[in-house]
Amino acid sequence: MNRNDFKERMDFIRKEHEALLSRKNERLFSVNGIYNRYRFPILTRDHVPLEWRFDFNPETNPRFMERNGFNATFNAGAIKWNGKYLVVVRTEGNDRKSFFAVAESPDGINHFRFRDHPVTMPETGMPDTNVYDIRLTAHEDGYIYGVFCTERKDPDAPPGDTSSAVAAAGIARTRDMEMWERLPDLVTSGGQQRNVVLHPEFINGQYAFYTRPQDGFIETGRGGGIAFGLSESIVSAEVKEEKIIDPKEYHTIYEVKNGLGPPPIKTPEGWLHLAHGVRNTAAGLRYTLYMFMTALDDPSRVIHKPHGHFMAPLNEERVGDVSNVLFSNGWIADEDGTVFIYYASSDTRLHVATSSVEQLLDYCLNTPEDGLRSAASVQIVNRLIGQNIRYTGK
Ligand code: M1P
Repeated sequence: MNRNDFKERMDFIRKEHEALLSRKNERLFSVNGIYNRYRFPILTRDHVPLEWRFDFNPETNPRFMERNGFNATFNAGAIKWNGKYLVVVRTEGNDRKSFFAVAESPDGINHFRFRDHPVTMPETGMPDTNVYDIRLTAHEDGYIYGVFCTERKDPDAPPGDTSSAVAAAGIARTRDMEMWERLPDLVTSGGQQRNVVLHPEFINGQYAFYTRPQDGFIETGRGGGIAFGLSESIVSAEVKEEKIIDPKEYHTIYEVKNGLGPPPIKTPEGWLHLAHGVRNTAAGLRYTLYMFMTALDDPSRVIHKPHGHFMAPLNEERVGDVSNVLFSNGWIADEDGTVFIYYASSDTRLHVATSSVEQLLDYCLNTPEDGLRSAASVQIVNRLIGQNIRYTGK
């Protein structure tokens, strides 16, 4: 290949791009029987449309060089819309800025393609520096809400501090997954917010939010875990009282911090929740996914909580821009009970895993709780061995 030939390069890059977008995924066998992973990520930076990256004018780009590179595609909200599976992806450019872009698939697993244009998200009077990690909620009021993190430079940062930021929950809504109306950011009683999720139903006639209060931009500090609170209004949303419903806890996988993932799935047995937990290690923070259930009549009351992680970074998922991270803010429960779990690995790429409402309930109802001590873990193993003797003979 002539590295300076516009047409030769353009044709080759187009062919490779189309081959990637048309590649069929492959479901992997699941030893745990709880969910299935797939061989390939569903979206990577290489999936980003070529029209967003290249100048196709041979006069101004005679070498067909990439003019606007992308770094990562991860942490996506998800929704089924007009028969298609939509993910609203955190799309991060080489300039480190994220924006939202919708990608669609006919079956939730294969052939995800970005729409022609990214989302043009309106701003409030306080422009966002960076927006990311949108959670999509089809609310019973008829709108689809996107609640996301908006990050701005900390106005109180001392001179020379060019990293301190303030995180808040941005809110936008749409009726067509095309045009978004931006509403004022969520007001809470103090500190910062990330990982805020709108509950799909009214609670006592009010909008209900899962929040994650935090003292600083990275550290949650005294912010004790996943909280729950009500707001009378959504057009000037304010949660006056945040009640911690799922605390961070010593020597667990959510010891340092946690945060809710997508909005919960309603089942006859209760609300299914997916969240991420963060623990510290000598190699830095480790983010894994975990699940819990809350009561049908009170989504702020935890009724089941399996121990440990539900999914943890595996093999190549372990490496990326921020290694050792799994994060999920989108899942889709289909009419037949299939659940598509969209999760990102190491802040770099987006994957899908499939399960079902039945499997997830079975997992939540029948996985032991965390005994919080090694001796309790041994008891769990011994109990299982004891129950198995009549079947295994050992
Ligand atoms: O880098 C890992 C994750 O860190 C943040 O999550 P949390 O606020 O729980 O620490 C977010 O920036 C998230 O986007 C990122 O994946």
